[in-house]
Amino acid sequence: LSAFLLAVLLILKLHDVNGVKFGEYTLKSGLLTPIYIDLRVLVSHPALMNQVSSLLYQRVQDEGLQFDSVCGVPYTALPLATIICSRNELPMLIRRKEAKDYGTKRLVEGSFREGDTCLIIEDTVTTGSSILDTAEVLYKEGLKVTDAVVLMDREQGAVEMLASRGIKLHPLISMFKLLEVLQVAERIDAKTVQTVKKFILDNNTFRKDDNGNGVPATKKACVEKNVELSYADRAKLPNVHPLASTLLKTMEEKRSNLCVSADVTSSEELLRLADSLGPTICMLKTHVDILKDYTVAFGQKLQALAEKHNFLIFEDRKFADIGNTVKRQYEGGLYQISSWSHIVNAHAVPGPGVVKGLSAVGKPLGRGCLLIAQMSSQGSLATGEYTQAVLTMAEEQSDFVIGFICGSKITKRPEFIHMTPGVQMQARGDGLGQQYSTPEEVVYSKGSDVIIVGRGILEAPDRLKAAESYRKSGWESYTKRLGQRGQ
Ligand code: 5BU
Repeated sequence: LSAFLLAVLLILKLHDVNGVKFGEYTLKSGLLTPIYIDLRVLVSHPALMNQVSSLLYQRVQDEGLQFDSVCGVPYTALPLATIICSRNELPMLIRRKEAKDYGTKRLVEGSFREGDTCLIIEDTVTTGSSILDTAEVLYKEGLKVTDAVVLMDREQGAVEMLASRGIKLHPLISMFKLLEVLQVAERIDAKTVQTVKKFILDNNTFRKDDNGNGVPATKKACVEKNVELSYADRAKLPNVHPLASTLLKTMEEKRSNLCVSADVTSSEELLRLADSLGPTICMLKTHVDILKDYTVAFGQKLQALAEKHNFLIFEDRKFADIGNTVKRQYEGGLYQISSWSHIVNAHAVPGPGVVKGLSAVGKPLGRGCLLIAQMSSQGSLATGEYTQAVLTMAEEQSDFVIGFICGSKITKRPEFIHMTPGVQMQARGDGLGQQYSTPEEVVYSKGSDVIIVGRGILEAPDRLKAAESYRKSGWESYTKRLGQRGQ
């Protein structure tokens, strides 16, 4: 049987003997967990005990691990280590939990030489601290620990924590694998899987980023496991831009991923629109150069409405010049966009300088920028490698770029926001190149975060009613996405 099949069978057996339980349990740390792994029961199932020991040792051999002796973390892994050592005639060490108060007072029983390497065997790891405890006792005796083999990894940060202390962890079964197998075997339902995954990711204790800084593991783990995070969870990510965080929180609070594109020509009408649609939207998009009667007061009034109704302002200016010019266009001129718009967007055509120029003005004001990675219009040249290059540009200046204008999700990095124009429920196009998708296509099928709707709402007989139905459709598509992809 392949290692894969053996692992599947093992998972089912562990579930059979109640080694894996679902419900509400309290962990050593006091935390309530929806899954409890208790492999102490193994000793009552000798065949399973033998099987686990064989698989653990198989792993040791597959990895070609070099060591002089083996030590099981007391108590559950002690018999496992014993079987492995006895069967394969390997010298074993026993770690005492407490030094006995008579005789030799040794904490490690067995004979060894200073500088020997000891392999650690463990049944379950959560944070990795129990392995580290045992390793530290061994270190005090002059032993080295380079590897640990474990039956079950709860995937809550042990691999990373131990790696940071020079111990490589080799897990046989990981939590996500376990959940997958039990779900396919119909031992647990999708909802349980989702609850457990969320718990695991929310309670991941350790990881190091590429620069070696300790950060919560949620982000990396989610990206790797392709688990969909809620807007609220994304708002709390360690490296999310403060403005993106505000937007994500607003979206969650207002249950709205709707940005209305207020493409009207009179300031008064725009302000009325902002006041009436304000409660249903998370963002209002403007083309200030469409207005026939712009005044400085307009910017101030719009800001006041944004505050009143808790939405962000996005001026769809599409900057596309060299850094020095866009800087002046953003800050000065007739419109002084940086003074009233929270978000602007830019084409990546000029290269990174365009973002640098905008950032010089916007960053000190707490503003953010969206890069145009794709366009909704027919025959757009922003595709393929261009889109990928835009993504790289965003990653390099993520202290100012908060996301993208795009047709579909272009990166799994959850701190970036995807916003999609060309959304309508009636028409498929406008005769001038615009191409429309429905909120469901955009948010559910394409994985975008925010729908941008102009004429779908502006040309409706009742704008408020239309906005409400776009909000509802966008929101339901998002909750549907969360429910399904998260499993
Ligand atoms: P519509 O009425 O929903 O078609 O308006 C779409 C708005 O989004 C409009 O203001 C466009 O200028 C804007 N837009 C777009 O449609 N497609 C794009 O790729 C980009 C912006 Br970028």
